[in-house]
This record gives sequence, C-alpha cells and structure tokens, in this order.
Amino acid sequence: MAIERTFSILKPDATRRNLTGGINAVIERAGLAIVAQKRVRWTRAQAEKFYEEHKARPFYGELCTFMTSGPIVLQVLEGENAIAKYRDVMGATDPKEAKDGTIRKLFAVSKGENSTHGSDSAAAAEREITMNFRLDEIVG
Ligand code: 3AN
Repeated sequence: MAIERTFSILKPDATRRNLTGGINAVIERAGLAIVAQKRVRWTRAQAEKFYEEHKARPFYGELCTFMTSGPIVLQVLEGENAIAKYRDVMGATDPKEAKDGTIRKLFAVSKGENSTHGSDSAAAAEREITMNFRLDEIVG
C-alpha cells in the first residue's frame, strides 16, 4: 500500500451544526492526517463545476443548491491507502445504510445532507485537490 492524498469536504449540514471538530476527530482517529484545510463558501458556478459529472442526475440542482447554502470545509487528507480508507470512514452515501462508527452513521441527516464528500478514485482525488488547493497550501 502507498501513501496517498484524497480530497474531503465537510458539507453545509456539518458546519451548520458545529461538527467540524467532531468529524475531524473521526478522520484523525482513523489514521488520516489533515494536511490542508480551509473554510469557504462556494459560488453556484464552483459547485456546478465540481459536481459536473452528476449533471444528468435528478438531484444535481438540489445538490448544487445545498452545497452553496452555507460554509464548507475543504481538506486534503494524507495516509496509507487514503482514498479507499476515507470512503470507509465516511460510510455509505445513505446514512441509513452506513455502518456503525462511520461519519455518515454518526452525523449525516439524509442522502443529500450527508456531512462529507470524499474522492472516489485516484483520478478524482487529483482533479479535486488541484481544483481547490494551490500546492503551497498543502503541508504534509
Ligand atoms: P458519494 O458522495 O457517496 O460518492 P454519489 O457519488 O452517489 O455519492 O453522489 C454524490 C453526491 O450527491 C452525494 N455525496 C450526495 O450528497 C448527493 N446525492 C446522492 N444521491 C442523492 C439523492 N438521492 N438525493 C440528493 N442528493 C444525493
């Protein structure tokens, strides 16, 4: 296994409920290091670009509205097998299906308001990190 970097977002439902520290504790306990982090608010255009692969899905408009409804926390996570590991730590998209101890089981409200995003492949991680961070903002 190799040391990887993955891209994470703490979504508006998480920041609204003051869950940044609670979610970060789960991330760090899992052995992932937060090597970059910033709190921002996306414009509609930024959200639409980030999620453009979901453009044809019925929830695309709702997803972009939600992701611009409040502050979000953008992160780069680093560790062994970080991409797959963070997907495990987040749990299933639908909190009803997420396993005990996962972020979404602990904190998510619904399939849409599911507290976190994590890259689903190495190519996605690369794209999402470079879209959101300059190299000098990542300190490993
Ligand atoms: P994941 O984030 O677990 O990879 P995807 O790729 O199926 O899930 O969906 C991307 C994002 O779209 C999810 N994080 C979720 O917030 C949102 N989403 C997925 N399914 C729905 C749905 N049925 N209704 C509203 N939002 C959804």
